[in-house]
Amino acid sequence: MSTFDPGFLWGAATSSYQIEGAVAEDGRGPSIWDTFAGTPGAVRDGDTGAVAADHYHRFPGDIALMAELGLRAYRFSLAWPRIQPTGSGPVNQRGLDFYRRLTDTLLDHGIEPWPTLYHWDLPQPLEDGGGWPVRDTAERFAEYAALTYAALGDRITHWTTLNEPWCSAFLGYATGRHAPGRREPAAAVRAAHHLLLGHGLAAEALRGEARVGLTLNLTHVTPLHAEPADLDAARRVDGMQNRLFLDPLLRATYPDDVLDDLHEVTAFEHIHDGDLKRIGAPPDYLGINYYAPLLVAAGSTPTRSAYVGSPLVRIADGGRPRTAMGWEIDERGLLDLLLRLKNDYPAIPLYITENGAAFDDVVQHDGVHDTDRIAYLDGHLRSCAQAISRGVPLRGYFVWSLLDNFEWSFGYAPRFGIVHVDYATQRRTPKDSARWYAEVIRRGSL
Ligand code: IFM
Repeated sequence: MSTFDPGFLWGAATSSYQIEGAVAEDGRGPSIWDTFAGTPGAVRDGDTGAVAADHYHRFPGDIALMAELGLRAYRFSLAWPRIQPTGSGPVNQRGLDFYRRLTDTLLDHGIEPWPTLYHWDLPQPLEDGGGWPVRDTAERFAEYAALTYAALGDRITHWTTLNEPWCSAFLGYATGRHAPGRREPAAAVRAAHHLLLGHGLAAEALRGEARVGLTLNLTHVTPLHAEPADLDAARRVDGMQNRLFLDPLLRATYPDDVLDDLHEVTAFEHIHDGDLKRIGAPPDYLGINYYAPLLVAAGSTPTRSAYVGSPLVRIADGGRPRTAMGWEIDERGLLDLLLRLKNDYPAIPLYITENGAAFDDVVQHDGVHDTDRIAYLDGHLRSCAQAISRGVPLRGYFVWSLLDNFEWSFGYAPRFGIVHVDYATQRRTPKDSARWYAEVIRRGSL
């Protein structure tokens, strides 16, 4: 039996643009995702986050449901354009008030608020000024963090600065699959650095009582064959996906091999003296989003991908069952990743801030019997328990996601929620996985 400590933090996660809706209410300014989703062809079926799961209006009911499920913590994100509609200048009080009400309602229900300051909804005016590829955006981010902390710091302890900067940088500025939809590899590398710098500057602004961390989407990378070309391809993908972020944050340095891989792309003039010291001030915790491992091989024809500087890598087929996103299911990858973090990096508290799966749920007269999602969660939680028994300082787990929601360029088709959302009526129906998760939390074991 896998048993967790009584203090293990059990939660669920969401993000602002994916669930809130109300994009033009109470003074919220436009974000890059409003613009991108409004661009023909950018998002499947032309879906947008304009209404989403209408959480902006329905949060009291959603929090009551969280309490019913026994969640101890709720990870959500703060929409920067609600708080600072243009990304700089004075705060929008009505935007802050929304998060104050949300936070107070969570606290009233005994649920710990775990906000993330940036889950991809950059105020559009900042993108118009150059976006994350320009240094000023990092400074604006720190200013927004300070303003938000001044307003909500009395009721929130754990502050996550960024969610998945890899996606913001490389899907946003290299492949163009995410907002703002640019395809400029050099800009993507600059964006990655400025996101990290933004984290460092924001962390300085938040110190005091706050515990400050950030969330990376990490994965376990293995080569298809133990031969030089595949080994090199795997090194490159691991470098871009994992070490390009972990090393500056936890060792205050960029990995030399990754800098070499990227030399064709940029001369790194954007890295200033002192940046790495600020980025590498140890965070209080690290959030890990894990979904699937990557099996990597050398490619034969150059491809444009998120792995900037490495056109000859390809993701191979591991032959495992897949989720509705086409992602291979392998809980062993999570265990390997956690053990690798323990071996390669200084020990800091770790939290799984996202883990979950989209499946083609079927709504039946008596509910949603998502046994595939339960199996996925059960397997990954067993990996968490094993990692803890092997000395990994893993302190909590947040399922992705509480609610079905807007899955970025895939629109509303993939459903990640443990709670089903009927988008026509906004009715919430806990799936079997929600009941199962509630029972795991209640027992503290699988
Ligand atoms: O929905 C996303 C989330 O916004 C960030 N992490 C991955 C999830 C599933 O793709």
